[in-house]
Parts: sequence; C-alpha cells; structure tokens
Amino acid sequence: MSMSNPASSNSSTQFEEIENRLQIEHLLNAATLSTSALTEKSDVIAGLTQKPKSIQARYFYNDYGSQLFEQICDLPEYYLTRTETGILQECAESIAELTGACELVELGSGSSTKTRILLDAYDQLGHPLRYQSIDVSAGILELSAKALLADYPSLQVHALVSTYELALKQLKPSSLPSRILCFIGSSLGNLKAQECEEFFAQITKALQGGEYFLLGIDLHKSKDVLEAAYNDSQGVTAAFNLNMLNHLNQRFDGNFDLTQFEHLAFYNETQRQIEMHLRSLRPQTATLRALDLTIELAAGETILTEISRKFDLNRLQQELQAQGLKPMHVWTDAKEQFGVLLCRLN
Ligand code: AVI
Repeated sequence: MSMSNPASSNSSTQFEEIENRLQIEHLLNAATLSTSALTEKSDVIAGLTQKPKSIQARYFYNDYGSQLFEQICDLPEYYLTRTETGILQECAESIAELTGACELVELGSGSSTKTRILLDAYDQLGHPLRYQSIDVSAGILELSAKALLADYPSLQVHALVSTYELALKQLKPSSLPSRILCFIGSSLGNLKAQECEEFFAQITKALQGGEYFLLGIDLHKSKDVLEAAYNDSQGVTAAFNLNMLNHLNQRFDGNFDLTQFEHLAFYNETQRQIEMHLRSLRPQTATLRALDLTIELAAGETILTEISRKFDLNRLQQELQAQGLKPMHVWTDAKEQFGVLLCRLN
C-alpha cells in the first residue's frame, strides 16, 4: 500500500504550478560565451595598456561585488535607490493606466525588487500579467522569477539569460495588446554618451510603434550630495571599487595587491559625471598571468573603473525624441534628485 504525505504532495503541486508559468531561455550559449570571453580578454588588455588606464565596470559584479552593490543601495548617502523607489510608488498606477494591458520587459532585472511596484499596479487594475526579465546572471533570474511566481498567482514569466544587446535583437511581438520596456535603476548613467545613443537606437529597433519605454535616471545636482553618495562613510563603495581587482585576480590568475590601491570618486562638473578610479599608492607592477599581461603603475596613477552620468531632463528628452521615443510623462521626487520618464515609440 502506498502512503502519500499530504504536505509534500501539496508542495509538489505548487512547484509544478509555478514551473508551468515559467519559461527560462538561455541566449548565452557556448558559441556566444566563447566569443564574449575573447572580447573580454582583449577589452581588459586594451584598458590596462592605454593611458589613462581603465577597467570595464562589469568587473564590479562577481558574487561579492553584487552583494556589496545591494549594500550600497541601502546606504544613507546613496539616495538613488530609495528615491527611485519612492517615485515608482507614486507613479506606478498612472503608468499602468496610461499603457493599459501590456507585457512588462525589464533589462538588467536583477532581483526585480522595484518591478514589484509596477506589477502590483497592473494587477490592481486587473490587467493580465506577463513579465519578461533579462539578465546575464542565470542564478538571480531563476531565483527572482520563482519568488515572483509564488507571490503573483496569475503572472507568467519569461526569463531570458542574455546581454541587453542580444535580448533586444530577438524581442518577439508581445502576446498582449502592448509592451513596456523598463530600464530603471539609473544604469543608463554608466554608458558613455555615444553608447547611450546606440542603446536608444537598439530600443527603437526592438519596439513596435505605440509601445512604451520606461527609464529611471539620476539627475545633475550639487557636488556635495553626489560625492557623498559615492564616498560613503562606511566604506562600502570603496570596498566595491577595490573588489574589482580581486575579481580580475580570480578571473585572470592575477596578483594585484589591494592594500596598495585606494578608492577615488569625484564629480566631474564639466562632463556631469561621477568618476570612480583606483589610485596606486606607490610605484608597482602587477601581472595577469592568464592574459600574459604585466601592468606597471606609477605612484598616484589612476585606473578609471566607472562613470556615472547625471542627466538634465530637458536635454535627455530631446535626445529620446530625436530617436523617435516620444516623452509622454516625467515624474521626479520633491527635491528633483531623480527622474522617471515614460516614452512611447512613434
Ligand atoms: C549600477 N549603477 C547605476 C550604480 C551607479 O550609481 O552608477 C553603480 C555604483 N557605483 C558606485 N555606487 C553605485
């Protein structure tokens, strides 16, 4: 006689039910991964052999770096995450009303925490819920998709393990009447002006006429507020910046000595961007054996690790408009520190 445990059969039905509403697709297959590994290597070599030296910001994000970034988002000085969350809480209902029923697509979805504010708004208006999350980290995508599916019983999730570029190239027409493509969290600021223009062009190509683009951006403001946000008193941002060298050591069999560098972040008012650097405390040599690369650094020499651009709302709206993305609505907080823009493709 077989005995079934009601509790476990209950949880396995729940598991099956969640799996039925989840589709995970990997665009980063062996071929794309090996091409991107080759580009990665040549990018690191190019960055560390040019003057001034630089390392791509993506090397912030190994497991420890991602944990540090989560901590940054909660820091008292780092107003960005809190402020954007507050704005989304205020405007989510209007966004859902303006767009009507639509599929929500998110670039760089990560843990999808802020996305819940939008999903709640669509849910409350009784709109069907379809969410396409896009991130390079398969682990985070799967984990957050399952957490969302457990909390939203009518949600369908299509999780795409991919870079933005690949995902935008293969975006299929939405099964719902419309679509909203979200790029929140001020990640646009980490792109150079030229990259930003190319990115908007990719968005325009990926969307159908009448579909929406939602953008969260950090705004130009006083140097003091900005510099405090990237030089926090607990030293979390410094650890985040220095961890990039650890990441390179792990990836490329390197011997950067973290104690011989310091974190440097300042606001370049002319370029309207925060610049993060690692400054060498003495003359030193480091090697990345897997790249067959020796790096010589003078005392005081800096390596650029990130730019974080701070936008002017009027100018950005003109740039979006020039690409065919018509700004429909802009929301800011009371201090006008951060902006959320809803655009529609002509
Ligand atoms: C991911 N990005 C929007 C952050 C920013 O503010 O530019 C990364 C960051 N760098 C230091 N602190 C946070």
